Amino acid sequence: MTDTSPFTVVAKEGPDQPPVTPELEDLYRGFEKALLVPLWTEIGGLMPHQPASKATPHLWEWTTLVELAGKAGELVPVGRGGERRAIALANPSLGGRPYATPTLWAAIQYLMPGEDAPEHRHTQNAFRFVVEGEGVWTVVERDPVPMRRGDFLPQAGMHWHAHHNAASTPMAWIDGLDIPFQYEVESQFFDFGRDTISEAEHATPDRSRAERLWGHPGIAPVSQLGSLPGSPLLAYRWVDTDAALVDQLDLEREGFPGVVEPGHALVRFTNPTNGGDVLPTIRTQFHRVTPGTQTAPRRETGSSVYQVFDGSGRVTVGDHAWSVTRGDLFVVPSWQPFSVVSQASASDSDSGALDLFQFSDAPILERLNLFKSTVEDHS
Ligand code: 1HN
Repeated sequence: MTDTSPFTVVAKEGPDQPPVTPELEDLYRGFEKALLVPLWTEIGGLMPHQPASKATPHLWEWTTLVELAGKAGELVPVGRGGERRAIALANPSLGGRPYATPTLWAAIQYLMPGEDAPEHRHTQNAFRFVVEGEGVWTVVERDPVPMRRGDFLPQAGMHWHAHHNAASTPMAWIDGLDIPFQYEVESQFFDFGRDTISEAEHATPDRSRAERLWGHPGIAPVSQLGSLPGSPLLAYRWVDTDAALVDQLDLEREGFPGVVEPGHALVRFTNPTNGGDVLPTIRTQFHRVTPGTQTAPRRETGSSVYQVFDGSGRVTVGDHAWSVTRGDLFVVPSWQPFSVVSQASASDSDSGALDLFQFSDAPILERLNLFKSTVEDHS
């Protein structure tokens, strides 16, 4: 490397490469000095024949996350500055950054009884998903939204939000955000809101105002109509998600279409104003795989994070395979084949099946015409 260049131009091996003469070396040092990189030299995987993700398939066990988050609950207060007691999954091959995948942030967040996480807003799109517990209210645009097991709570960019634990026990949940994506494209804005939410917002109505307006299947409030980039419905309740999955599998048994493949029900959380994804950058879906079913290996461009909501099974991502159980989180990097075998039994899960919550960056790729998926035949 020369004094002025932060990189080295390295000759590639190969029959079509020029002989490495002192003149060629001089030329390459000249490129370095002028901050230029010729395409015929060693530039490393810039245009692979197919996606070669930097991210590694990886599993984080829920028991470990909850144990460490609980200790953080005792030692680390929540307040201005830190803003959230959120502990991010750091993919082992993304340089120690708090990135689950190159585009997605995933974290366990933890609030002690009575605690408040202060109000703020940001361009990052976010959601919460609850695998266990209840008692926390997320307050979005001053609308208190209760969070309970199985609930999915989207919150599009630039909505004011705070959290409050109204229960006498700690509560954990997961957060998904498009932080790595927005960091990469440098689109972030962030504002502090009120340090404490009002008494009224500490109140604990059973349903949010958003659900009272938007939470009726196939029915929209006329005064509020018009396509919004993020869903105005702030909670998708477990009772509805579960019923949709039960019905798909019942219809399969009755010989009607619905399931995505035999023994595998799949639903997507959608924006009631336009039927699209709930968030501009994040797709969220819920899978139910019946006991004994093995899903066909699927590849997709873009990356996903999954959380096991219920049941147990074996997950294969590329050349990694893990046994998984309730709460475990794992990453499926771009174009890595992914399949699961449901090994759940009636005794270890509510539905008797393997239930998986999934979030991905598919809306970004779809909008840019870069989304591709293939399913391998495994029969
Ligand atoms: C955030 O606002 C939340 O509101 C969670 O719960 C995680 C990570 C980075 C930046 C903002 C939340 C976050 C976050």
